[in-house]
Amino acid sequence: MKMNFSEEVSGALHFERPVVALESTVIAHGLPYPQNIETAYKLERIVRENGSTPATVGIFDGEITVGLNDEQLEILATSPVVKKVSRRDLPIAAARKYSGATTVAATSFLAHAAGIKVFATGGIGGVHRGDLTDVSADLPELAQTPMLVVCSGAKIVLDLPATREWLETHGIPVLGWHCNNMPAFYSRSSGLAVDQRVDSSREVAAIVKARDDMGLQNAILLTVPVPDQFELPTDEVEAVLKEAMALAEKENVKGKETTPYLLSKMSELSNDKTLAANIALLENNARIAAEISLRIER
Ligand code: PSU
Ligand code: MN
Repeated sequence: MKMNFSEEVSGALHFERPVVALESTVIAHGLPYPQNIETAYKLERIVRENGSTPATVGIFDGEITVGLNDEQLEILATSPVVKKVSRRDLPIAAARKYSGATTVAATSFLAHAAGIKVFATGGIGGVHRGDLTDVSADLPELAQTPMLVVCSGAKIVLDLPATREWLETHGIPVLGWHCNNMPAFYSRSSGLAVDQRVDSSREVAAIVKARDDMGLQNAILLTVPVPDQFELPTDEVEAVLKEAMALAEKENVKGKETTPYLLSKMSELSNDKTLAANIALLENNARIAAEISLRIER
């Protein structure tokens, strides 16, 4: 597969230095401007400050790009033609020379192909509420791509118990960073148990190594609760979400537009409190992923 690398990322990969992949759907379709571009830069800076190399993934005129320059980040953050690219969209974007922001599924696939082992994001996709047949391509990707994905659980708009079951059925270990329960994105706990609590990057690295020694091809999900000063009470989140979902139905929002729509409505309805929490957890996850990447064997 042809891929373009930034000099920084190709150097790090060549010399087997630690790298953390970052997704771009959150920039293009998850956060509003200008917080999206600010966050994109900030996440890269955090990864560097913690001794690792950031590799944000995106697609420009059909070219898969790992490690983006400022101009490319700006395009993702501002251009209305940037598509949301999940696994199914990859060949289409490449052949038709589209520009796209990559989801957790597409970023995992591309980062793995590039030789990257750690990936930081906010929330993964999962099983949707109400429609249990609407399953994000993120889940099957995690079942077949040996990445360490650092996140704060699944997006809040999903059916968290059903998503948790899916992960279990498909052999994806769920680790809790200093916690016993899976986080619920804006809230620190969903009440759903993780498979193993971990309290250090050394412990995480040991589990990743054991997976690789066994030749298991699945991802490992390291779930990290939102920093407590940004946590939102579950009932407040639920109230705002219900309202946003009702609006989405009224306006007939469907398919891949659903998440971006709900996130922006929730931010509006919560006086940007959900937005602040989203940014805080993204930053925190990038930092932890960077720390762990220093311990992962390449
Ligand atoms: N979680 C968020 N914001 C987001 C996403 C997840 O809080 O923008 C993005 C991620 O890129 C994820 C994608 O991979 O949404 C999943 O979309 P879908 O459910 O359409 O597969
Ligand atoms: Mn879907």
